[in-house]
Amino acid sequence: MLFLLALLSTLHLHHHQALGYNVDDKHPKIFSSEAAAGKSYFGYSVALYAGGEDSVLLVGAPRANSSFFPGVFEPGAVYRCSPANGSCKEWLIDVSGGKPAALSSFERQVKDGSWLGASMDLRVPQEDESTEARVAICAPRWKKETLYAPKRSYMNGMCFSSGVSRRGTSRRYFPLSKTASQTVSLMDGNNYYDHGMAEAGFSVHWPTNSRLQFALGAPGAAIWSGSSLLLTEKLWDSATDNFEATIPKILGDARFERSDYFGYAITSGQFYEPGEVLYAAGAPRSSRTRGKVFVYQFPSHKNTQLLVKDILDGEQYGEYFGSALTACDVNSDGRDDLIIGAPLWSRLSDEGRVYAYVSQGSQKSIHTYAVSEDFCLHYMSLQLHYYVT
Ligand SMILES: [Ca+2]
Repeated sequence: MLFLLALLSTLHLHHHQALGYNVDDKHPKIFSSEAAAGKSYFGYSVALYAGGEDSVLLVGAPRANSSFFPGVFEPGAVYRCSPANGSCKEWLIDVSGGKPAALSSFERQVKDGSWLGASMDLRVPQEDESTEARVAICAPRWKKETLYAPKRSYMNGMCFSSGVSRRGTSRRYFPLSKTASQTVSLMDGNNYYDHGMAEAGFSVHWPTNSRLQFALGAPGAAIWSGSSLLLTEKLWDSATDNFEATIPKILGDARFERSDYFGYAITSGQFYEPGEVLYAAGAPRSSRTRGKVFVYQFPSHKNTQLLVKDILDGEQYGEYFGSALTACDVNSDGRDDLIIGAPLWSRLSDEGRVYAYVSQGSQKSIHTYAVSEDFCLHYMSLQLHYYVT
């Protein structure tokens, strides 16, 4: 989303006329927060819920100091902003307390610098559902610290989910914090980080058709090969920490290499068959930094490999192909299409590029647009429309 906003602002600076019917770049409504002033990165992530009187704009400020945890250094914060009057107020999404906050009898949380609000995604219920809109919000730099010797600190990442209108009630997810999976011993006799630096929630995506499941990207997992995982809410269970996680096996999967950063961005779509939801996640440092995007399903059994359906390749070294993703049906043929950002693609100086893969059933055709062309804004405005509705 950040990339999309950056893209739109870039286009605005170059005085291109907007083609979108739902983007008014002449009369922007500007949201700000005094509490999040300075280096809070207010606006790093955003999610708009357009629900009549309940409408709310959620804004992440991952380097903000929190009014709820005055003793914690820059835990990050999420603000609820009123689309009607523009006012913003911090939202208490993490109700587990300030510092020191116990995680268990032998581990504690380190919320300093946890980047709460770095990523978020919102799901609006479909017409036949009576549930409310829900949002997932992540703190990918959240750490757990062991209280026994030798003390260790692991940047596992934590996420929360909540109903959009419920204030102060949320569920917690720390799926990669199990002690046994923090490091792995390999044949060379050395220990490496498996989940220990995973940064789960670096990206997050809640599919439109999935009421109780959402997906995370964890680009630091498996020696920075990266990973993605699927979380299942248990709304019928009152325990805030009870969840299921589908964690695929990445180490040993030859399709992933160290430092690929798979999970840097994540989305989903019904790309080939209506009703068949596939996930797509980027690995922008794969192929010696040309980047790849994997289209896949999560396995149904634990500790098994992802079911990869397709792999899309970047074209230029260092373009960071796959670091921003979204999906929507740009040509209204009933199949979702995949839009891939490559913000460092360069003709002269990192102009960036957007690739639109238009699905033709089992085959895809590719349309590539440089960001300076108007086509791109057209596609982006379609995406924003899709996102809001
Ligand atoms: Ca389509």
